[in-house]
Amino acid sequence: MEPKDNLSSVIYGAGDMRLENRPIPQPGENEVLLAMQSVGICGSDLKYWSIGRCGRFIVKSPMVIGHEASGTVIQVGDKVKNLQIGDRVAIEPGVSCRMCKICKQGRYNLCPEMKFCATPPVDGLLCRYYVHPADFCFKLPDHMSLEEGAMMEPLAVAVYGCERGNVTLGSNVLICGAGPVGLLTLLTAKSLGAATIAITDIDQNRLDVAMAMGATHGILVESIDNKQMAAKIVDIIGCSPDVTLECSGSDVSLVIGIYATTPGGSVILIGRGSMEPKVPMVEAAGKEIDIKGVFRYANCYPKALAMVSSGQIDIKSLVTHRFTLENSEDAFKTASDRSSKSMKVIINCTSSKE
Ligand code: 572
Ligand code: ZN
Repeated sequence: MEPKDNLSSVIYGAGDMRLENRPIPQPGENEVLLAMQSVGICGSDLKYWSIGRCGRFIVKSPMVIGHEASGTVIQVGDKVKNLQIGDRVAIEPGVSCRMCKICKQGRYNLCPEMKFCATPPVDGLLCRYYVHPADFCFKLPDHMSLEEGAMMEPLAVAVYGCERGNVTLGSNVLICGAGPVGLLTLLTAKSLGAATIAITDIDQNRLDVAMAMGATHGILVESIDNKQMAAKIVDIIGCSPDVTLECSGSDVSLVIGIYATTPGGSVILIGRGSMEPKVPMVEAAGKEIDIKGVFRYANCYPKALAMVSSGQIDIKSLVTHRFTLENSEDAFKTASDRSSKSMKVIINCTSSKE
Protein backbone atom coordinates (compact mmCIF):
# COMPACT_ATOMS: atom_id res chain seq x y z
CA MET A 1 0.00 0.00 0.00
CA GLU A 2 1.52 3.36 -1.08
CA PRO A 3 1.30 6.18 1.46
CA LYS A 4 -0.95 8.95 0.11
CA ASP A 5 -0.95 11.85 2.50
CA ASN A 6 0.72 12.89 5.70
CA LEU A 7 -2.08 14.48 7.65
CA SER A 8 -0.55 16.13 10.73
CA SER A 9 -1.89 17.94 13.82
CA VAL A 10 0.01 21.20 14.00
CA ILE A 11 0.09 23.79 16.79
CA TYR A 12 0.42 27.35 15.47
CA GLY A 13 0.09 29.06 18.84
CA ALA A 14 -2.21 29.29 21.86
CA GLY A 15 -5.56 27.64 21.08
CA ASP A 16 -4.64 27.23 17.42
CA MET A 17 -4.40 23.60 16.28
CA ARG A 18 -4.69 22.88 12.57
CA LEU A 19 -4.80 19.72 10.50
CA GLU A 20 -2.54 20.01 7.52
CA ASN A 21 -0.99 17.84 4.88
CA ARG A 22 2.78 17.70 5.05
CA PRO A 23 5.28 15.91 2.80
CA ILE A 24 6.09 12.30 3.62
CA PRO A 25 9.74 12.28 4.75
CA GLN A 26 12.39 9.89 3.39
CA PRO A 27 14.46 7.83 5.86
CA GLY A 28 18.23 8.33 6.01
CA GLU A 29 20.55 5.32 6.12
CA ASN A 30 20.16 4.79 9.89
CA GLU A 31 16.47 5.73 10.02
CA VAL A 32 13.09 4.12 9.50
CA LEU A 33 9.88 5.46 7.98
CA LEU A 34 6.98 4.75 10.32
CA ALA A 35 3.27 4.58 9.67
CA MET A 36 2.14 6.23 12.89
CA GLN A 37 -0.39 4.25 14.94
CA SER A 38 -1.24 5.37 18.49
CA VAL A 39 -0.34 8.73 20.04
CA GLY A 40 -1.12 9.56 23.67
CA ILE A 41 -1.74 13.10 24.88
CA CYS A 42 0.56 14.38 27.63
CA GLY A 43 0.22 17.41 29.91
CA SER A 44 2.93 19.26 27.98
CA ASP A 45 1.03 18.74 24.69
CA LEU A 46 -2.01 20.31 26.36
CA LYS A 47 0.11 23.29 27.46
CA TYR A 48 1.46 23.94 23.94
CA TRP A 49 -2.10 23.73 22.62
CA SER A 50 -3.80 25.84 25.32
CA ILE A 51 -1.21 28.56 26.01
CA GLY A 52 1.38 28.08 23.26
CA ARG A 53 4.18 27.30 25.66
CA CYS A 54 5.43 24.83 28.27
CA GLY A 55 7.95 26.17 30.75
CA ARG A 56 10.62 28.12 28.87
CA PHE A 57 9.72 26.50 25.53
CA ILE A 58 7.48 28.63 23.30
CA VAL A 59 5.79 27.67 20.02
CA LYS A 60 7.31 30.31 17.70
CA SER A 61 6.69 28.48 14.43
CA PRO A 62 4.11 25.79 13.54
CA MET A 63 4.95 22.51 15.29
CA VAL A 64 3.46 19.01 14.96
CA ILE A 65 2.33 17.97 18.44
CA GLY A 66 2.63 14.60 20.30
CA HIS A 67 5.50 12.64 21.83
CA GLU A 68 3.95 9.43 23.23
CA ALA A 69 3.70 7.15 20.24
CA SER A 70 3.95 3.84 18.47
CA GLY A 71 4.20 3.06 14.77
CA THR A 72 4.78 0.37 12.17
CA VAL A 73 7.99 0.26 10.12
CA ILE A 74 7.21 0.66 6.41
CA GLN A 75 10.68 1.50 5.07
CA VAL A 76 14.18 0.98 6.46
CA GLY A 77 17.38 2.87 5.73
CA ASP A 78 20.29 0.93 4.14
CA LYS A 79 22.30 0.58 7.37
CA VAL A 80 19.41 -0.35 9.71
CA LYS A 81 20.00 -3.77 11.26
CA ASN A 82 17.67 -3.90 14.28
CA LEU A 83 14.33 -3.47 12.47
CA GLN A 84 12.43 -4.82 9.48
CA ILE A 85 9.44 -3.71 7.47
CA GLY A 86 6.29 -4.68 9.38
CA ASP A 87 7.85 -4.37 12.86
CA ARG A 88 5.64 -2.57 15.37
CA VAL A 89 7.66 -0.21 17.55
CA ALA A 90 7.48 2.09 20.56
CA ILE A 91 9.13 5.39 19.66
CA GLU A 92 11.53 7.00 22.12
CA PRO A 93 10.95 10.65 21.17
CA GLY A 94 14.18 12.25 22.42
CA VAL A 95 17.18 11.82 20.14
CA SER A 96 20.53 12.72 21.70
CA CYS A 97 23.86 13.32 19.95
CA ARG A 98 25.32 10.00 21.24
CA MET A 99 28.80 11.60 21.16
CA CYS A 100 29.14 14.11 24.00
CA LYS A 101 30.46 13.43 27.50
CA ILE A 102 26.95 13.22 29.00
CA CYS A 103 25.74 10.81 26.31
CA LYS A 104 28.81 8.65 26.88
CA GLN A 105 28.11 8.64 30.62
CA GLY A 106 24.70 7.17 29.79
CA ARG A 107 22.72 10.20 30.96
CA TYR A 108 21.71 11.10 27.44
CA ASN A 109 18.45 12.70 28.62
CA LEU A 110 20.66 15.64 29.65
CA CYS A 111 22.44 15.93 26.26
CA PRO A 112 22.62 19.62 25.26
CA GLU A 113 21.97 18.61 21.64
CA MET A 114 18.80 16.67 22.51
CA LYS A 115 16.04 16.89 19.92
CA PHE A 116 12.77 15.93 21.58
CA CYS A 117 9.57 15.48 19.59
CA ALA A 118 7.02 18.24 20.16
CA THR A 119 9.39 20.42 22.17
CA PRO A 120 9.83 23.58 20.07
CA PRO A 121 11.13 23.79 17.44
CA VAL A 122 11.15 20.00 16.89
CA ASP A 123 8.08 18.46 15.24
CA GLY A 124 6.16 15.79 17.10
CA LEU A 125 4.53 12.50 16.22
CA LEU A 126 0.83 13.22 15.75
CA CYS A 127 0.83 12.57 12.01
CA ARG A 128 0.42 9.70 9.56
CA TYR A 129 4.10 9.20 8.63
CA TYR A 130 7.27 9.97 10.52
CA VAL A 131 10.99 9.28 10.09
CA HIS A 132 12.99 8.38 13.21
CA PRO A 133 16.48 6.98 13.99
CA ALA A 134 16.20 3.19 14.22
CA ASP A 135 18.15 3.08 17.50
CA PHE A 136 15.37 5.09 19.20
CA CYS A 137 12.67 2.62 18.09
CA PHE A 138 11.89 -0.44 20.22
CA LYS A 139 10.22 -3.48 18.67
CA LEU A 140 7.02 -4.56 20.38
CA PRO A 141 6.41 -8.27 20.95
CA ASP A 142 3.35 -9.62 19.08
CA HIS A 143 1.23 -9.81 22.23
CA MET A 144 1.68 -6.11 23.05
CA SER A 145 -0.75 -3.63 21.55
CA LEU A 146 0.20 -0.43 19.76
CA GLU A 147 -1.62 1.53 22.48
CA GLU A 148 0.60 -0.12 25.07
CA GLY A 149 3.52 0.82 22.80
CA ALA A 150 2.51 4.48 22.96
CA MET A 151 2.31 4.24 26.76
CA MET A 152 5.98 3.22 26.97
CA GLU A 153 6.83 6.94 26.98
CA PRO A 154 5.06 7.97 30.21
CA LEU A 155 5.97 4.58 31.69
CA ALA A 156 9.64 5.35 31.01
CA VAL A 157 9.20 8.54 33.07
CA ALA A 158 7.77 6.47 35.94
CA VAL A 159 10.56 3.86 35.72
CA TYR A 160 13.22 6.58 35.74
CA GLY A 161 11.57 8.34 38.69
CA CYS A 162 11.57 5.11 40.71
CA GLU A 163 15.21 4.53 39.81
CA ARG A 164 16.14 8.04 40.93
CA GLY A 165 14.29 7.37 44.21
CA ASN A 166 15.88 3.94 44.70
CA VAL A 167 12.43 2.39 45.13
CA THR A 168 13.03 -1.23 46.08
CA LEU A 169 11.73 -4.24 48.04
CA GLY A 170 9.96 -3.01 51.16
CA SER A 171 10.09 0.71 50.33
CA ASN A 172 7.47 2.97 51.83
CA VAL A 173 6.50 5.26 48.99
CA LEU A 174 4.40 8.41 48.79
CA ILE A 175 3.22 9.44 45.32
CA CYS A 176 1.76 12.93 44.93
CA GLY A 177 -0.74 13.11 42.09
CA ALA A 178 -2.90 10.30 40.68
CA GLY A 179 -2.77 11.38 37.01
CA PRO A 180 -1.31 9.08 34.33
CA VAL A 181 2.32 9.49 35.48
CA GLY A 182 1.33 9.08 39.15
CA LEU A 183 -0.56 5.87 38.36
CA LEU A 184 2.27 4.49 36.20
CA THR A 185 4.67 5.32 39.05
CA LEU A 186 2.36 3.43 41.39
CA LEU A 187 2.40 0.35 39.13
CA THR A 188 6.19 0.56 38.78
CA ALA A 189 6.77 0.96 42.54
CA LYS A 190 4.48 -2.00 43.15
CA SER A 191 6.35 -4.22 40.72
CA LEU A 192 9.64 -3.18 42.35
CA GLY A 193 8.31 -4.54 45.64
CA ALA A 194 7.36 -1.38 47.52
CA ALA A 195 5.56 -2.32 50.75
CA THR A 196 3.49 0.83 51.20
CA ILE A 197 2.32 2.98 48.30
CA ALA A 198 0.28 5.95 49.42
CA ILE A 199 -1.01 8.32 46.78
CA THR A 200 -2.46 11.80 47.12
CA ASP A 201 -4.69 13.89 44.90
CA ILE A 202 -7.33 16.62 45.14
CA ASP A 203 -9.75 14.46 43.12
CA GLN A 204 -11.45 11.55 44.92
CA ASN A 205 -12.30 9.87 41.60
CA ARG A 206 -8.59 9.64 40.74
CA LEU A 207 -7.82 8.26 44.20
CA ASP A 208 -10.48 5.57 43.68
CA VAL A 209 -8.76 4.59 40.42
CA ALA A 210 -5.39 4.46 42.23
CA MET A 211 -6.81 2.25 44.99
CA ALA A 212 -8.26 -0.12 42.38
CA MET A 213 -4.74 -0.29 40.85
CA GLY A 214 -3.11 -1.35 44.09
CA ALA A 215 -2.33 1.76 46.15
CA THR A 216 -2.33 0.96 49.86
CA HIS A 217 -3.65 4.41 50.82
CA GLY A 218 -5.54 7.03 48.80
CA ILE A 219 -5.31 10.39 50.53
CA LEU A 220 -7.31 13.48 49.60
CA VAL A 221 -5.19 16.63 49.95
CA GLU A 222 -7.02 19.26 51.97
CA SER A 223 -6.59 23.03 52.01
CA ILE A 224 -4.91 23.04 55.40
CA ASP A 225 -1.44 24.02 56.57
CA ASN A 226 1.21 22.01 54.65
CA LYS A 227 2.91 20.77 57.82
CA GLN A 228 -0.44 19.62 59.18
CA MET A 229 -1.28 17.85 55.92
CA ALA A 230 2.11 16.09 56.00
CA ALA A 231 1.49 14.98 59.58
CA LYS A 232 -1.91 13.69 58.54
CA ILE A 233 -0.38 11.66 55.70
CA VAL A 234 2.25 10.15 58.03
CA ASP A 235 -0.51 9.31 60.50
CA ILE A 236 -2.65 7.60 57.83
CA ILE A 237 0.27 5.60 56.39
CA GLY A 238 1.62 4.69 59.82
CA CYS A 239 5.18 5.76 58.95
CA SER A 240 7.11 8.48 57.17
CA PRO A 241 7.75 7.57 53.53
CA ASP A 242 11.30 6.62 52.50
CA VAL A 243 10.71 8.31 49.19
CA THR A 244 8.19 10.82 47.91
CA LEU A 245 7.64 10.92 44.16
CA GLU A 246 6.08 14.26 43.25
CA CYS A 247 3.97 13.71 40.12
CA SER A 248 1.36 16.45 40.45
CA GLY A 249 3.32 19.54 39.42
CA SER A 250 1.99 21.32 42.49
CA ASP A 251 4.36 23.34 44.69
CA VAL A 252 2.14 22.50 47.67
CA SER A 253 2.76 18.77 47.14
CA LEU A 254 6.50 19.36 47.01
CA VAL A 255 6.39 21.16 50.35
CA ILE A 256 4.15 18.48 51.88
CA GLY A 257 6.54 15.83 50.53
CA ILE A 258 9.54 17.45 52.22
CA TYR A 259 7.72 17.59 55.57
CA ALA A 260 6.36 14.02 55.28
CA THR A 261 9.50 12.21 54.08
CA THR A 262 11.62 10.37 56.63
CA PRO A 263 15.03 11.78 57.66
CA GLY A 264 17.57 10.41 55.17
CA GLY A 265 14.87 9.84 52.56
CA SER A 266 14.39 11.27 49.07
CA VAL A 267 11.99 13.60 47.33
CA ILE A 268 11.87 13.04 43.58
CA LEU A 269 10.59 15.80 41.36
CA ILE A 270 8.81 14.27 38.39
CA GLY A 271 6.07 16.87 38.00
CA ARG A 272 6.95 20.46 37.22
CA GLY A 273 5.61 23.16 39.53
CA SER A 274 6.54 26.82 39.41
CA MET A 275 10.04 27.92 38.36
CA GLU A 276 11.11 29.09 41.82
CA PRO A 277 8.92 27.35 44.40
CA LYS A 278 9.15 28.39 48.02
CA VAL A 279 10.30 25.23 49.79
CA PRO A 280 11.41 24.55 53.39
CA MET A 281 15.06 24.03 52.38
CA VAL A 282 16.45 24.16 55.90
CA GLU A 283 13.96 21.48 57.00
CA ALA A 284 15.08 19.37 54.00
CA ALA A 285 18.78 19.93 54.77
CA GLY A 286 18.32 19.20 58.47
CA LYS A 287 16.66 15.90 57.62
CA GLU A 288 19.30 15.14 54.94
CA ILE A 289 16.59 14.69 52.36
CA ASP A 290 17.92 14.16 48.85
CA ILE A 291 15.85 16.28 46.51
CA LYS A 292 16.41 14.89 43.03
CA GLY A 293 15.20 16.10 39.68
CA VAL A 294 13.81 13.98 36.90
CA PHE A 295 14.30 15.15 33.33
CA ARG A 296 12.38 12.69 31.17
CA TYR A 297 14.42 9.41 31.29
CA ALA A 298 17.44 7.55 29.99
CA ASN A 299 17.79 3.85 29.18
CA CYS A 300 14.27 3.13 30.41
CA TYR A 301 12.41 1.94 27.29
CA PRO A 302 13.79 -1.63 27.46
CA LYS A 303 12.78 -1.85 31.14
CA ALA A 304 9.31 -0.38 30.53
CA LEU A 305 8.77 -2.81 27.66
CA ALA A 306 9.94 -5.78 29.71
CA MET A 307 7.61 -4.89 32.59
CA VAL A 308 4.58 -4.87 30.33
CA SER A 309 5.50 -7.72 27.98
CA SER A 310 6.27 -10.03 30.90
CA GLY A 311 2.89 -9.28 32.49
CA GLN A 312 4.48 -7.65 35.57
CA ILE A 313 2.20 -4.68 35.14
CA ASP A 314 -1.01 -4.04 33.25
CA ILE A 315 -1.31 -0.52 31.85
CA LYS A 316 -4.25 -1.01 29.49
CA SER A 317 -6.88 0.30 31.90
CA LEU A 318 -5.26 3.75 31.86
CA VAL A 319 -6.56 4.37 28.36
CA THR A 320 -10.00 5.93 28.85
CA HIS A 321 -10.70 7.71 25.54
CA ARG A 322 -9.88 7.16 21.86
CA PHE A 323 -10.07 9.54 18.88
CA THR A 324 -9.02 9.63 15.24
CA LEU A 325 -6.31 11.94 13.91
CA GLU A 326 -9.00 13.99 12.14
CA ASN A 327 -10.60 14.60 15.56
CA SER A 328 -7.37 15.61 17.32
CA GLU A 329 -8.85 18.82 18.70
CA ASP A 330 -11.75 16.93 20.34
CA ALA A 331 -9.17 14.60 21.86
CA PHE A 332 -7.31 17.59 23.32
CA LYS A 333 -10.55 19.09 24.65
CA THR A 334 -11.44 15.80 26.35
CA ALA A 335 -7.94 15.42 27.82
CA SER A 336 -8.09 18.90 29.33
CA ASP A 337 -11.67 18.61 30.64
CA ARG A 338 -11.61 17.31 34.25
CA SER A 339 -15.31 16.42 34.06
CA SER A 340 -14.53 13.90 31.27
CA LYS A 341 -12.74 11.82 33.95
CA SER A 342 -10.18 11.04 31.28
CA MET A 343 -6.90 9.43 32.23
CA LYS A 344 -4.97 8.67 29.04
CA VAL A 345 -6.47 9.90 25.76
CA ILE A 346 -5.12 8.11 22.67
CA ILE A 347 -5.32 9.23 19.06
CA ASN A 348 -5.30 6.64 16.28
CA CYS A 349 -3.26 8.02 13.38
CA THR A 350 -4.11 5.44 10.72
CA SER A 351 -6.30 6.39 7.79
CA SER A 352 -9.51 4.50 7.12
CA LYS A 353 -9.33 5.64 3.45
CA GLU A 354 -6.03 4.03 2.43
O1 572 B 1 7.11 12.70 28.65
C1 572 B 1 8.16 13.56 28.82
C2 572 B 1 7.66 14.82 29.41
N1 572 B 1 8.52 15.62 30.01
C3 572 B 1 8.08 16.74 30.56
C4 572 B 1 6.72 17.08 30.52
C5 572 B 1 5.89 16.22 29.85
N2 572 B 1 6.36 15.09 29.31
N3 572 B 1 8.98 17.57 31.18
C6 572 B 1 8.59 18.74 31.92
C7 572 B 1 8.88 19.95 31.12
N4 572 B 1 10.25 19.95 30.67
S1 572 B 1 10.83 21.33 30.04
O2 572 B 1 12.22 21.20 29.84
N5 572 B 1 10.08 21.53 28.61
C8 572 B 1 8.89 22.25 28.56
C9 572 B 1 10.61 20.96 27.46
O3 572 B 1 10.45 22.39 30.94
C10 572 B 1 10.69 18.73 30.00
C11 572 B 1 10.36 17.54 30.84
ZN1 ZN C 1 5.15 13.68 28.26
